[in-house]
Amino acid sequence: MNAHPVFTERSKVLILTGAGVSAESGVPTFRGTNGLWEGRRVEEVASPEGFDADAQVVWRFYSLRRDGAAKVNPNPGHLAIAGLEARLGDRFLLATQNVDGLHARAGSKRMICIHGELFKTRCERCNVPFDDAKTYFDTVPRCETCEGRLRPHIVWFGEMLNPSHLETIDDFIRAAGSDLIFFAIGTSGQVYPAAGLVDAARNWGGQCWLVDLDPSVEYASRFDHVVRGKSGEVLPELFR
Ligand code: BV8
Ligand code: ZN
Repeated sequence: MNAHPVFTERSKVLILTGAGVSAESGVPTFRGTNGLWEGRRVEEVASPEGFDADAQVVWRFYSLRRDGAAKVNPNPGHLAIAGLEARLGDRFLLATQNVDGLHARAGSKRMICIHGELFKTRCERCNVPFDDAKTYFDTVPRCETCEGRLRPHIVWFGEMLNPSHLETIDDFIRAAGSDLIFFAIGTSGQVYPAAGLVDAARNWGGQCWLVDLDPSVEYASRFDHVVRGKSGEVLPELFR
């Protein structure tokens, strides 16, 4: 059996999740499907350049994902993460790269969606996100106020993450110091700056755990512990 993290009453937990946490709910991962969509690289479709080149193609990509995500449910991995938060309270923080909304539906509250949210839309100019589960296969929606193009409230490749999100995470890591236990779960660790969180956690004295079905060798080399397995099966035991 794998090593087990030791949670004390001083422990502070930061969790970074990626697509692997939603895989058992039936949401395809990025690199599992070799990151292609309609023969295009995801980086091309999920980017400002892709949106400028053909906003309809991008809205089709996100509309398909809205349809898909609306049909799936949180899995025991999401529930175990929400359960740990319930026990630790403000000694817990979740940073998710996932946009599918499953963590929130599992009860996670102390959560930062660092790559945006699939079920939110915003006007390119007004920039105020609003809840939106609609799909747009045949039109590019326009803003009622300024006629600007509406876009998914997603952080695309080449776009900055919300600086206040990164600051909140950084403050949590620094304040925790050697009381920090950092878990990266279901992520290939290829996308920055999220992939750099393990380095910050280690620099400030944190203990780093990677939980992944098929850990990336390079990413795994930066962790103290690597637990190989399906998050839905491993987490309920790991966080017991
Ligand atoms: C930025 C929204 C710069 C889209 C996403 C260095 C510094 C800064 C930036 C860069 C840099 N180097 C390169 C860059 C550019 C780029 C980048 O990192 N590119 C990579 C591809 C090389 N970074 C950016 O563009 C970021 N922006 O910093 O811009 C900048 C600087 C100044 C001024 C202006 C700009 C923006 C990154 C955000 C991009 N948006 N998502 C969408 O979702 O539609 S990223 C996208 O990939 C998703 O969010 C996804 O979550 C994320 C990462 O993928 P993973 O979650 O890891 O999923 P993956 O499929 O890869 O892996 C799944 C894992 O699960 C696998 O390991 C598998 O084994 C495991 N698994 C499978 N099943 C299970 C499982 N594990 C457990 N249980 C299972 N059952
Ligand atoms: Zn507008």
